[in-house]
Amino acid sequence: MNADEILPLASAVVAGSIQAAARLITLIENDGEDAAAALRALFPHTGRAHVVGITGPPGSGKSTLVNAAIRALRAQGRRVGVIAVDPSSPFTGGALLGDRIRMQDHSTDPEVFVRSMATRGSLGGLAPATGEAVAVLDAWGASTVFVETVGTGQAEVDVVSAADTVVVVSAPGLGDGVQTLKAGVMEIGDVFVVNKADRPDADRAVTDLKMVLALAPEGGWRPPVLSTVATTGEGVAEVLESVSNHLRHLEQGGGLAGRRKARWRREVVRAVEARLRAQTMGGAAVASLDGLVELVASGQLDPRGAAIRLLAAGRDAAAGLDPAGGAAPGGVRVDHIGVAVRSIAEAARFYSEALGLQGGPPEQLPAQGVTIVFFAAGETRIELLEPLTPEGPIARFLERRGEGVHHVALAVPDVERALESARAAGFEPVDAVPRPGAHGTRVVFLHPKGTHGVLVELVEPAQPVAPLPEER
Ligand SMILES: Nc1nc2c(ncn2[C@@H]2O[C@H](COP(=O)(O)OP(=O)(O)O)[C@@H](O)[C@H]2O)c(=O)[nH]1
Ligand SMILES: [Mg+2]
Repeated sequence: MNADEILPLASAVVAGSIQAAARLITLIENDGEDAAAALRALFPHTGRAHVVGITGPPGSGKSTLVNAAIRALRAQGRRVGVIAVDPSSPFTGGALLGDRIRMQDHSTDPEVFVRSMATRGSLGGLAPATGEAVAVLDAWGASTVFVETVGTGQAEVDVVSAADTVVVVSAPGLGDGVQTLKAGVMEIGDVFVVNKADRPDADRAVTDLKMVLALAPEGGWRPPVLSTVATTGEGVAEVLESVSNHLRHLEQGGGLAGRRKARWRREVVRAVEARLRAQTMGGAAVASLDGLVELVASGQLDPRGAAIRLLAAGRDAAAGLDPAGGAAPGGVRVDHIGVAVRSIAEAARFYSEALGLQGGPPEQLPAQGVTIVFFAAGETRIELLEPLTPEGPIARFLERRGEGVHHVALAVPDVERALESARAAGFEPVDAVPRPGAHGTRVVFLHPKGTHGVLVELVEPAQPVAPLPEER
């Protein structure tokens, strides 16, 4: 799928097309990168849905309760989304089918969207794409999005940060009943539901729950304990009312923003992890990993050192291969732009104060007669060069030309080969052989006379795989 198809898909979701929402969520599940543009376009249209997490032991009736809640909300003309996250192992086959059957009352209703997502081994937590799927349903116009997940360890923690309101569903006759809920779940529930109130012992379960909850500190929101018969819909209206009350409580007390920030924090961290993983352990990066593992296994490198090199290699590969950044043959990319200035302290003000860029520590290079400072600027950097001595090349440059762009540094995978091919094409280098640059790099300068007035620095990044001499 290309960008021409993805953006119209995002528009269709915002316009309320359930088919478009379904397609986009499938894209998100299959490949996060492909759907990134659509999500970006959707994002300004999110933030209106009430995200309600439904958790509790398997079989307590979560799906049945959601089904009944959908019915009640539909009667009010609301649009509803459901993401059912199933931590099923490949051994059991899971309850996905069951969830779908219990919610299929609404399968032909274009105002109800139900999707089951597998956790794919994310340790029983929410499926990696859950937050993004919720965002799609939010933009689609769902007034409520339910996220159903089985209450098992990580999933509970995840559902709290994924939802505005958490409903914990239990039922009598499920092993220890309330006891099973005690570990961890008591703290996360905003509304407690004892379902299967048609069963004996339901009243005792309610009393037990209330007793345990009474131990919670006073003040703030007091989680209510409600009973339901999800199969008949009895008590479901009260659950929805409590859920709405909780949202109002959050809105009035200012807690909603905090909960949502926690959600976005989790999403950002997840996106970073996914990206780092893809950069350092996917595709071509596997070869680097294999090479580093060899070095660690033979005692030439420690695991942390290997990780640092893998991250550096991943960053370089991403910069060279990222199509949005302009893929160049052989992985050539702009490493930095060097700017000659009279005073770093003075010039740095523009980059830090006006542009908000982060500067590194100043570094003196006596051999070249300069002091330098790097400012990270997206995929590349700005290097400020101030004369350290009156005879250095930067001092001479300032005398002749004044302040201004001094050189453009291009990262190349192999500086010797780059030097060779530049020579073969008739471009004379300033240096006959590569010389050491900052941070273990090797560099060669090409004369601006040959390169149309630009002093070009070719820089080979520090080798990520071969061991450094001191590590041998
Ligand atoms: N007797 C009774 N059975 C219920 C009730 N709610 C759900 N069930 C049944 O309990 C079983 C598990 O329900 P389900 O919604 O799949 O539970 P989940 O695993 O928590 O999603 C199903 O057979 C439901 O029909 C209820 O209120 N009373
Ligand atoms: Mg279920």
